[in-house]
Amino acid sequence: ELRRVERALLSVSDKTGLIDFARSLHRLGIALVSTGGTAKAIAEAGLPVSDVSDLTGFPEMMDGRVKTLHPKVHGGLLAIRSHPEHQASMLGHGIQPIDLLVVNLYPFEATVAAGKAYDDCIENIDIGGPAMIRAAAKNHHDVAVVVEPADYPSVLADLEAQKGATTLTLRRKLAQKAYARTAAYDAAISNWFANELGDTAPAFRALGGALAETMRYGENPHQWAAFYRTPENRPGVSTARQVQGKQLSYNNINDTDAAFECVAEFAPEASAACVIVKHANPCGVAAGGSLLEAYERALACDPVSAFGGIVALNRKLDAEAAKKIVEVFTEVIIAPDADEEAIAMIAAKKNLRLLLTGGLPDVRAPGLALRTVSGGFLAQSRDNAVVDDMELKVVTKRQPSERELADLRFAFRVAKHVKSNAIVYARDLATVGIGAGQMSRVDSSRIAAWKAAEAAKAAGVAESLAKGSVVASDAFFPFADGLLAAAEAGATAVIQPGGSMRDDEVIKAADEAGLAMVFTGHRHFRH
Ligand code: 93A
Repeated sequence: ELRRVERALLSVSDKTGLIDFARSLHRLGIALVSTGGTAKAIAEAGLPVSDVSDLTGFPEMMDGRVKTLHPKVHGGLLAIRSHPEHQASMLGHGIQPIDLLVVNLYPFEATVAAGKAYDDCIENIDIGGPAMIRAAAKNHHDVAVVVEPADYPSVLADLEAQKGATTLTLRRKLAQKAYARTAAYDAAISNWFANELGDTAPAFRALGGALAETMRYGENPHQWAAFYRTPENRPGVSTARQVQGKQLSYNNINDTDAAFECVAEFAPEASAACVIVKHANPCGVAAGGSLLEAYERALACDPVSAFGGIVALNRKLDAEAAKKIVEVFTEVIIAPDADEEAIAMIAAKKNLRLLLTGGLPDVRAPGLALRTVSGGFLAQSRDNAVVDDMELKVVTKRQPSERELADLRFAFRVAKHVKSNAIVYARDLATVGIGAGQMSRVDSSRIAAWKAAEAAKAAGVAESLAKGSVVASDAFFPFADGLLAAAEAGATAVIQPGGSMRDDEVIKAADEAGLAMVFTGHRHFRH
């Protein structure tokens, strides 16, 4: 499979190592053909070189946009040497074979990196170069293609060892490199356009994420799965240090992320907070007091669901909290840090994973959220809206008390992390009933109220935990029924975005029930 090289076409923007390489090719008896600037450089070094325009019979034109885009060039690169009809075409049209192609492309990436103007970037999109590279690489059975100066020495070594011929092994390797180069080049162009057009560039970058690990299986055992890390570098499950425990599964990673993003809503300077997640939904959230108290109150919301759950904390895990957490079967604990005693306590549970993140993510940071749909993907900016930044409007006759207002904010903060339709009952900065993921809002309301009653039973308390609570809805109540279900369960105040066609009706019902109601003007759908 040796192929003698009779003629080489050289067309390079980066002229590094060009002259030495051209001289060696000349010494091996190879005829040199070149485009304008490259030919000039070779000729100035005193080497014989012919112009590609002599080969094509066309001048380079349109500021160089058209110089090698010609059948005499592409025929010479693409003709199968052993193919009689290809040979006949070459003879019939005066096409000469090109056995070695040496091209490096217009410096598009460098032009963009230098911050050059739009038109400059466009002019640096190489068309003829990639066309030749792809042609030569396709025909690697007969043609060798070199796309970067770093490869000149190994190509020369092959040529010298074979007395002016290349091996198929080398030509295949070069073809693979050639397509990698044109793919990267087009990706750079596409990313640049995306940047110019607005905010879609991160989507391309995210898709270029690095493989972090492959999992044993996906959401179900018959599904393949892998975890990719993006350059975002956000404290959380992707960057955490796993102190102990089994490898995380696909569902563990998804749930742990949901838990940690939710607990990050609570500034550690302000209060301790704990989130327990099952199936990507919080089943208990509490803030205030010690970490132990926060955990115990989060657990009390739904101790049945918390079994096998993920526990996220916003402060350094201490021994007191760790001791309590290990009493309940838990899949993962994630926290910014943990003290030695807490780590030792968890070590007793071999399978329990402990992840330490070194910090909390900034919930207000912009970011990208992706999800696939068949045949494509959806991209949107992360929901970084925070209730503290919203202008709250009291729409009822009754104003919420200070305690109610603190609980309303708390409940809306949690509702952001509950799958829609989300209804969250809260009392004293702890959830007491969560309704998630129902197709109708009134069903979510009923489920949340029922959960609050169940939690009371589990705690041996006579009255439903919803009594004297507040309630948050991630989107507006389209009718009064959901709101009335909350009032019936015992809630005294409501927080919701507002904006329904029937807001008046809903406000009237709230007034009649003696509720205080606050509009946020922001929705927190999470599907
Ligand atoms: O403008 S182009 O896309 N049109 C072409 O026909 C063409 N042929 C080669 N750019 C083209 N090239 C590129 O010119 C090569 O890829 C190389 O980067 C550069 C070399 O030009 P010169 O030899 O004039 O310095």
